[in-house]
Amino acid sequence: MKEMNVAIIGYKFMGKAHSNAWKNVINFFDLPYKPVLKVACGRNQEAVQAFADNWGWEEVETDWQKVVEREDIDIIDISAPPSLHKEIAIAAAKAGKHIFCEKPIALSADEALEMYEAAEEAGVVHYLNHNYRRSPAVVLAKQMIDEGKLGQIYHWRGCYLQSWLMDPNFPLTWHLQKEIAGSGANGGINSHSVDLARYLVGEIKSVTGMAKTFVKERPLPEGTGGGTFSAGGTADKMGKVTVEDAISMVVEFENGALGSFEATTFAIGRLNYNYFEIYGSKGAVIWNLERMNELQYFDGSDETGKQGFQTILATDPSHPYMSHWWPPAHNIGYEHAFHHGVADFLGAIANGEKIAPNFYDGYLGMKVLEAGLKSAETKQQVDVA
Ligand code: SOE
Repeated sequence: MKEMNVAIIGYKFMGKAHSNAWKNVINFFDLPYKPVLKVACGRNQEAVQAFADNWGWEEVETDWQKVVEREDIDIIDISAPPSLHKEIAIAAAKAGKHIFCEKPIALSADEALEMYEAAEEAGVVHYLNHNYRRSPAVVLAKQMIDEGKLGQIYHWRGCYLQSWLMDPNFPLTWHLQKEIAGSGANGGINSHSVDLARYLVGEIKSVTGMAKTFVKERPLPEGTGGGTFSAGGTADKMGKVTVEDAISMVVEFENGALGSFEATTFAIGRLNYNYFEIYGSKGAVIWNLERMNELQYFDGSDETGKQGFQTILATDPSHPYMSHWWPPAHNIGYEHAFHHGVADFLGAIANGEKIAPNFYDGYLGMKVLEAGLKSAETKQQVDVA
């Protein structure tokens, strides 16, 4: 079987989730190529070597430019912080590499557009890993909406609620620094909600937003950056938080539907509560990542007296992707949508097709996110176009 040599840049949480998918997807999907875990790249030689040893990456590199220039690399996986995405993606495109990029796409819509144009110019496949789109229950919702089961869509109500930054002693890691992260809850988690809303309901025309930073300065992290989700830090030196902890948005979609979004890392009790409700003229669906195999469905055509939200357990072989996994009700988890993304990405390369979401989706999503923050700043409604 033809092999595809993959190089991954970044080796923390997303490096782990991506490595797991690159390594194991071939055991569950008939792939057009065998992904080879060729090079793992990161600034800290010792740390990335340990990562490579753990996951079976054949080689290690500390300079991403060298990796991108290598003739023997076919795919660049960008799992580094958002401030590096544009530079790596454009270099990878110019070197003719297909690009599997983690969200958020970049620091801005302008950067996203540059990435899109470079990838299109180079004719490479570009994928933006908004993983939750490939949760079987979410794809089922998309199929039901496209079949007209919900009729005309009136409302999107989405939220992505976490609580990992509520501790004021959580250090000032890169996620809290605008120049590295681009934004806080907006790019970190609201970007997922906006991607799902665009996928399931459609494009967004205008946005009114409010944003808040609850903890305005934090202890500087130990050493390079404190890593992900690591509390602690050196309390004697404090740094300014330069991103929002929370954002709320009210939007109008181009198709006339209304939408609300709430994204925060200060919702105590909510750990990874990526949730949406969609209400139409004929029915409604509700999805909750914390119960990710289930889709709540209200069918307005059910006979009077027998109507109510039903729970569809989207684990039947007939449900999207599920024939590749286990028998019904042997639920899948967070990591499986990454496998679906890798499988579809390799398929797009083999078939010379585009994949969604791609860098243009990233551009359109960033425009919505930027409109939200602009509206919060100007206290005016902002048109996305
Ligand atoms: C942190 O908010 C985070 O890891 C996000 O960056 C991921 O995209 C999300 O899937 C889980 O939470």
